[in-house]
Amino acid sequence: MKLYFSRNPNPRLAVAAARFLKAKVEFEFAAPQAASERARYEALNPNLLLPILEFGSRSLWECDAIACFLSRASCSTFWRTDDDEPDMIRWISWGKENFVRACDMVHWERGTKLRYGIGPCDEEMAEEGLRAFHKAAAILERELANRPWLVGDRVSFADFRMGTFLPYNDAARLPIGDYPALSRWNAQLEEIAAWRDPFRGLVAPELPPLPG
Ligand SMILES: N[C@@H](CCC(=O)N[C@@H](CS)C(=O)NCC(=O)O)C(=O)O
Repeated sequence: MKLYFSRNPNPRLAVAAARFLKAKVEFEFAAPQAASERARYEALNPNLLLPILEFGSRSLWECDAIACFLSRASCSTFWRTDDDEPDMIRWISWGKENFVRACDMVHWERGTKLRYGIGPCDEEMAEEGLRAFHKAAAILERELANRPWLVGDRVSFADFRMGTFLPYNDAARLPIGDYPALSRWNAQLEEIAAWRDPFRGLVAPELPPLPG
């Protein structure tokens, strides 16, 4: 099995999940949008996005599906399979529509656009993202005030998914510190080696630096 990745947020999430699960995968850096690579990767993921998991003659794309697959292959409850599964899926679903989306909006303006020379930060869009961040963070803050992780007392994929953009906060500058329970939860994630340093020992170019 091969996991194609780059150092961007969603592939990072998949690599972190694979390493947390100690999944038996080979990691390979990929740049599916490079003109010379498109034809090869279109067959694996028509979106030309990462991560992609290739196994046998099949490929699976979308982090959440890959995490589910690898967790099942590892017989792990990282992807819950018991009565907690609906709760975990609730947080994945809500997160992608709310907290993760808000983080993405801000990170896009303050990080990705500048790194890749796509254009200047649109301050209005960043502000809109920050408003969405505060709205979603307030909900997470109330939830996390009463328990260590999103689903019960053990980390699950919902925590990894919710945190997708937080390792990039040097660029996004999201005010996580305004939320004590959220900050504590983020610090717990950082204690997990697979989350803190998923690319350790892997060959992959660094992201382009932020200008200035
Ligand atoms: N919904 C997809 C999003 C995938 C995605 O947006 N991937 C971006 C990185 S965050 C990508 O492939 N960018 C091109 C690259 O990294 O080469 C997922 O969860 O896997």
